[in-house]
Parts: sequence; structure tokens; C-alpha cells
Amino acid sequence: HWHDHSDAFTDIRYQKSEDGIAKLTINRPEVRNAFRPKTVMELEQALADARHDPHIGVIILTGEGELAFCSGGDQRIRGESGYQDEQGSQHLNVLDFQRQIRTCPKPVVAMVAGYAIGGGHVLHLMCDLTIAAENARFGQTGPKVGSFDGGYGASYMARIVGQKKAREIWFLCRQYDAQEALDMGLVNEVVPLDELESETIKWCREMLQNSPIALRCLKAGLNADCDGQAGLQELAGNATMLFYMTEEGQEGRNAFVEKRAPDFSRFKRQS
Ligand code: 1HA
Repeated sequence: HWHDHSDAFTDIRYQKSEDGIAKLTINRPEVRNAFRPKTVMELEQALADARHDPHIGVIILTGEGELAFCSGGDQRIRGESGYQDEQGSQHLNVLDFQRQIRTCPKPVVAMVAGYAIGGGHVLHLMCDLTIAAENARFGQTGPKVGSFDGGYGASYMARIVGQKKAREIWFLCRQYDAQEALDMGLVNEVVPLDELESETIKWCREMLQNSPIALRCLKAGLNADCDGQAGLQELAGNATMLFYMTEEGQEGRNAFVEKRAPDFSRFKRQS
């Protein structure tokens, strides 16, 4: 079912299906799929590829194995100002990847078995949908390990679970099981572990049946409610794309290229 495109990668696996699904798998099970800067750079590269591949309609983000989706930043290589790469520079580059998920015009689905913890929990939050296995466990650890994500990790979490619950999750650093996550609206569905991938693919295929432009405009509209000017940019970008697809929009370009005055008179003024 999956074609492999992982050759350039060490920390992730990148696969595509014939029917339009891309799958990004964090592949560091020995550290519960914690990410280092290289992991994040590879995820960014794969997600950019999936976004720009016209055959891909939906993207799955997951972790290797049954024990973890992702346990956040690799604490072994955390330096004084970020997570250290192989050249010694320090990064918090997962924030860029969060925005990349957010602004990807195709749905991104988190497929969670085991732990989605810390920065790994925020990654599942950023995804449009989350399908969880019964063994999934969710939570933040920042205040325990000397970190916090006050960006989307706080404000968008509160949009999902509400202010009281978001403060509980961050201030107490408890872990929540799959059923509790479902009750909070943190995940869309809980399934037995051995059905996790088939159920996730079923959800993906249902979305693949629907209008891609409708899905991308809805994602932009749902984002715009929380994302201020960046959200409006995304929404307006879709409006521009649709305008470019009209004869009225194309008349402006044609007139310029043909070095004549544009004639918009044949286009109806919509009421
Ligand atoms: O907050 C941010 C950011 C905020 C703003 C901007 C950027 C950010 C970027 C990142 C982050 C963060 O992610 S901070 C939060 C970092 N993550 C954590 O605090 C979670 C740490 N891990 C755990 O709590 C637990 O390991 C676990 C609940 C995920 C799993 O527990 P379990 O099943 O009991 O396994 P455990 O024995 O703890 O772990 C297995 C192995 O994986 C251990 O290594 P070993 O003793 O076998 O050599 C463990 O050390 C390793 N491991 C697990 N998580 C991490 C890790 N190694 C490095 N980093 C990890 N995050």
C-alpha cells in the first residue's frame, strides 16, 4: 500500500499511497520519538513535499512503534538556548513546523499510539484531526522539565479544551488517557491499537472524496478565527487563488500581457 520516499532521511520515514495519502513517521523509537533539530528539518522537508505533490490530498503524522507518537524535544541535546544540532547551533525549530502544519492547505491527521507528551502533544494539537489508539496518553511536561509552549500550545489548546482545562493541563502536568482526551474534545476518535492505521486511513479516504478547495477554504476559515492577520492572509490567499481561476481575474492579466486597457465591462456586478 505504501511507497517509500525516505532515502534522504535518517530520523523520519516518508511514505505515499497510490490513493493520495502521505505519511510522515517520526522514527526515533529508542527515545519515544523525541525530536532533535534534524528530525524537525526532515519533517519540514517531507511536509513541504506532500503539500506540493498534486497527487496528495491528506497527510498523516505519526510516530514509529506502539509506545509513542512523540515525546517532545530530545532533552539529551537541549543546550542553553535550544536543542543543539550537529554543528552546535541551537534551535526551537519545531515552532516553524507547527506553523507549517497550521498553514498546510491539505488536512493533516495525527495518528497517536502511546505517548503524545510535551512538544509532541503540541504537534498532535496542531493537526486538524487526531485518531488515538486506546493506549494513547496525552499531556504537557514543560513546568516539570523547565520549558513551556505559550504559543499555539497554550492559546490553541484553550480553544480546543477551554481555559480551565488548558490551565489544568499545563499547571499540573498530569497525563490523560485516550478516553479522557476524547471527553475533552482533544481527539476525534479512539480505536483499539490494532485498528489505528486502518481507521485513520478510513477517515483520510472519506476526506479524499470531498472537494479539495472546500476543505482548504474551511481550514483557512477555521484558522482565521484564532490566527489574526496571519489567518486572514491564509483566507485571503484562497480568495485570490479562486479569483485567478475566473475569467474576470484573467482579463486583468491578459490586458497587461497584451499591452491594452483591461475591459471588465462584460463581467456581471454580483449582488
Ligand atoms: O516545550 C518545548 C518547546 C517549547 C517552546 C518551543 C520549542 C519547544 C520544543 C520542545 C519542547 C518540549 O518538548 S519540552 C518537553 C520534553 N519532553 C518531556 O518532558 C517528556 C520526557 N519523557 C517522558 O516523560 C517519558 O519518557 C515518557 C512519558 C514519554 C515515556 O515514559 P516511559 O514509557 O516510562 O519511558 P522512559 O523510560 O521514560 O523513556 C524511554 C527512553 O526514552 C529513556 O531512555 P533510556 O533510559 O532507555 O536510555 C528516556 O530517557 C528516553 N526519552 C523519553 N523521552 C525523551 C527521551 N529522551 C530524550 N528526550 C525525551 N523527550
